[in-house]
Amino acid sequence: MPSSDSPSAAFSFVVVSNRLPVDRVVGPDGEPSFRTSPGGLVTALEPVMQQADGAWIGWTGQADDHVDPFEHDGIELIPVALSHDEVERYYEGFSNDTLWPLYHDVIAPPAYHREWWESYVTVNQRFADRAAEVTAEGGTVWVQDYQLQLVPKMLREKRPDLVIGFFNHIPFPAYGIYSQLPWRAQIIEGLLGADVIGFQRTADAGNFTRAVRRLTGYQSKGAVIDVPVEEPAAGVVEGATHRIARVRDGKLVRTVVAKAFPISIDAERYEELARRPDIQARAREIREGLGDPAIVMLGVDRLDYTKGIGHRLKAFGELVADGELDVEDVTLVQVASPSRERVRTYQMLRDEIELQVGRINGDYSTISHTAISYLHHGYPREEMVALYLAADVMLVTALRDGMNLVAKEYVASRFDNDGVLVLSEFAGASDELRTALRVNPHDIEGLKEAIMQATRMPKAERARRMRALRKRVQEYDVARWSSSFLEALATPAESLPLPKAD
Ligand code: GDG
Repeated sequence: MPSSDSPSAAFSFVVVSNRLPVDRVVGPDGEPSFRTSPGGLVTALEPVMQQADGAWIGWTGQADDHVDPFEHDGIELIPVALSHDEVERYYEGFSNDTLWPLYHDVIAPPAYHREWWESYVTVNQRFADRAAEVTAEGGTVWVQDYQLQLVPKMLREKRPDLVIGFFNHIPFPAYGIYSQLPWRAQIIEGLLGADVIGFQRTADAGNFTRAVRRLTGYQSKGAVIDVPVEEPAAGVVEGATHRIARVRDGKLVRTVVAKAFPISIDAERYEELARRPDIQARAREIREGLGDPAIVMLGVDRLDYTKGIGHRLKAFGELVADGELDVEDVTLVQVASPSRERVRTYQMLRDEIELQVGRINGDYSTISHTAISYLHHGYPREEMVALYLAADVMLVTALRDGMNLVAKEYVASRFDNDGVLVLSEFAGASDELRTALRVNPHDIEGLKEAIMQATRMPKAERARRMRALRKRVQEYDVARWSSSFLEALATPAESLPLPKAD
């Protein structure tokens, strides 16, 4: 494998994401090292990267961390440094306090600050420059997520020979919402630098294509958008492949594909873990520790306002207050893993959730039974699987969520064909997981009914629904997600079926 810090470095497959798939940890001996980090994107790409001979460009997660490229778990990692100021403006500011709430249908108000935008441009350019340096001639670069939407165009300007993919892990909002963004046109142009732009849901791809038409006037047909090209850049041969300008109505255009590629998980790995006797023993221990309730309900989320944790607690609290659920029989375990703790909206959310949990527990817990077991921690994956096995009812009540991998992980773990998934229709996963109990989390009465239906569901119905869910998650796993994306990237747009939106 070439050493990426030498000028001759040349990787033929490069993933670019805001974060590297590792966390910096300090061992008992005081020595710093790296450990594979949890999270949606890492969970999804880790297996793909371990199979491919490629490199991953990203930030280590700490400000002013200047680290040379290194190998970890078989993946070549190329760190990009961010200053304290850039962490505040590009990451906590523009990414997490402007784009995140805007793209999640303004559940929280997005903040628009010009100096955050400037930092976003600077940092995106740095990522693009690094990718341009280390990618081999004609290589493939796969850019990930909303923090790096300008990278495709910046990279194409420097390296027109590359094949560039972009995948958006979060929703893409309807134009009425997107159009708030003062830099809406620049972001659209940034994304259109890619050959294939992937979204979680067909609706996201549709929202994007409509935004392209409104803001640029470029023509599109189904999933294919024609981006006019002034003249072929150096190194580009007209008509050679899909990424090369071609003539349509006498004009030169690049064809860009925007379509849904629903992300998934390594389903087999979850099943393997779930079948391990020690993890099954741990699941039993968890239930015993909770006082052996008849029904264990579970929520697992980053502590984020998009996840609808408050709506879930409200519905659960009311069912307990109404006497529909008895805390002697039912416990809700809520894992809320710490997230974005320096962003003010997240600090306020934590206060709200903990107040709500405290109230419900104070009012309804007994000496021997706690209504809500609330855990503000991150756990090892083995513990997550033990929790999935211990849970009779899994509550995924996101107000808006690109996909929601937790829903798929629960399903993949339930090799016993038991357990009920209550799933928000606003999570991308609801497009695929049709036999879950699908809910609108804003409708508290409807959510309460679904929770009660879950608690009363006969075993045969649980098994029937779970079998169908498992089939879907096993067939459409993360390997299929990445291979279908990379296949589209390698396929000339002309040979894609037209017109087709998904
Ligand atoms: C974004 C999009 C999209 C959580 N707590 C712990 C832990 N996790 C793991 C879960 C799951 C992942 O993190 C979370 O993934 P989600 O999909 O649920 O949500 P986001 O973090 O918001 O991810 C989302 C995803 O990207 C992928 O495209 O689905 O819509 O928002 O894998 O298990 N893992 C461990 N300990 C924890 O405490 N080990």
